Amino acid sequence: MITGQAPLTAPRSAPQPAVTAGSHRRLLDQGAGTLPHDDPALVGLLDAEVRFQQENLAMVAYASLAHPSVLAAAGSALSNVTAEGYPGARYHPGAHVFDEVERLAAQRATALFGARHANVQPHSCSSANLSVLFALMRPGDTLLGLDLDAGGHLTHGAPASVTGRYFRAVHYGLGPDGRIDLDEVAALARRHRPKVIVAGASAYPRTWDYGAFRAVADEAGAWLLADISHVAGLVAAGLHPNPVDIAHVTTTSTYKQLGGPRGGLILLGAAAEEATGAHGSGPLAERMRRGVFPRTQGTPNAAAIAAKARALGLAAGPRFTTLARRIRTDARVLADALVARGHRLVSGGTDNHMVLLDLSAGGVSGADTERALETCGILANRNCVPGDTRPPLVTSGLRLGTNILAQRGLGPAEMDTCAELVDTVVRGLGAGGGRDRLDPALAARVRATVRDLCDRFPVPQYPAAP
Ligand code: DSN
Repeated sequence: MITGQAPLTAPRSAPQPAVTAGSHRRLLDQGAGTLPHDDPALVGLLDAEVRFQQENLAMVAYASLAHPSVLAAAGSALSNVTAEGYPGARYHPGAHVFDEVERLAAQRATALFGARHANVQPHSCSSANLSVLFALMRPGDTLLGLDLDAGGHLTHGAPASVTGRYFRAVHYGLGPDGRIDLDEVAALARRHRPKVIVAGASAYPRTWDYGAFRAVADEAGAWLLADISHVAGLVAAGLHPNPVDIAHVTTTSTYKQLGGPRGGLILLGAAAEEATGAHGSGPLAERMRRGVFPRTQGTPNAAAIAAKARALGLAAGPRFTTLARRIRTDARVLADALVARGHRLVSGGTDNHMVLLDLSAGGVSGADTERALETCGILANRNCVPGDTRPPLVTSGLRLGTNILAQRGLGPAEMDTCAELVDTVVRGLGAGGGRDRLDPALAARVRATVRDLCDRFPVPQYPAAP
C-alpha cells in the first residue's frame, strides 16, 4: 500500500515483489472480469465489435485477424513501460523486461524474413516509411514511388502526405495491361535521379520484381525501399519474392497479413552494414535506428512490441504457411469466378491476396458498391483504378482480399459463392440506378447467404456469436 511516507518508486535494491507464472493471465482476467461492471457502456461496444467480426464477411485486403494470444500480449502490463531508446541503451529506468521482449521480437522478425537487422519499434508502416525516408533524404530530395491512383500508398510521396510535401515526389504508374512498366520506372529514374525509389503498394495484385527495381536504383544511384506491407505474409511463407537482401531497406506493417497488432517493422538484409559511398556515411542499421528514435518517434509501444513478437512467432509455424497458400489460392479462384461473371479486373487477375475490380464500365461507383455490400454484411473497400475519373472518396473500383476469408477457413470451394455475392450486389446496384437502390429482397437474400457462411466458418478461437 502506498502511504504518505512511502516512496513512489522503489529503490533499486528493494526486493522484487513475488511474481509467479500466471501473473499476466491473472491481470488480464482481472481487467476482463471487472470491466463489464465498471464500464458497461465500453464493454458493450467491445462485445459488439467481436460480434460484428463474427457476423460479417471481411473480404478485405488491408487486414487480417489477430490470434487471441496476440490480443492478450497487446493488453499486457508492458503498456505501463516508458522506455525511449533501444535495449541496453534506454533513457528511462525499469526496462530490463521490455529489453528482452524487444530483443525477442527483433530476433523473430529477422528469422522470419531472413534479415540481418530488424527495428520493431515503428508504430505503423507509415511511421516506418517516414523514419526510413527521413533517415535517407533531406527535404527537397527526389522520391520515386507508385502513384496513389495506380495503387501506391500515401507515404510513397502522395501530395496529401508529409512525404509529398517535404520531398520532391515523382511517380510511376501502370501500363495498359495494369502492371508496373519497368521501362517507365527506369526512364523516370534516369530523368529525375531520385534519392529513394519505393517498390511497394496498397493496391497492386501482381508480383514485384525487386531485382529489376534494384538494377534501376543502382543505375540511378538511389536507395531502394521495398514496402511489403500487403504481401508480408506471402513473403514470410515463401510465396512471394523476398526483397530483404535485394532492397537496401524493407518495411512492413504487422497487421495487414501477419495477424499482428497495429505496428510496423524495418528490416535490413545484405545492406545492413553498408556504411559509405554515394549514400553517405554510417552503417544503414544505425541510420535506421536513429531514423526511428529519436528522429520520428519517441517512446516505443512496449505492449505492441510484445504482440508483434507473438504474431511473428505464430507466422513462423507450419500452419501459417498453409494459411498463406490458402490466401493465395482463394484469391486466384475468386478472381477467376469474377471474370467468369463478366467483371473486369485491374491487370486481369492476381498473384497475391488481392483482387481489384474495375467498375468503371458499369457506371456504379466504388463508394456505392462498398456501402451496398456493407448493408449485406460484406466488407470490401472502394479503391481508385487506373485512369479513374471519380474522386478518391468515390472511385470506380473495389478492392477485395482473401486474408480473413482464408483465416476463417473458406477455401476455393467457397470462392464461387463469394464472387456470386459480389456480382449480385454490383448488378443489383446497377439495375437500381446506383446509390441506395439495392432491392431490399435481394439484399436480404445476400445477407442470408453471408450469415450462413459466417455460421459455417466462424472466426477461429473467437467466441461464437450468440
Ligand atoms: N494502407 C491502407 C490500406 O491498404 O488500406 C491502410 O492500412
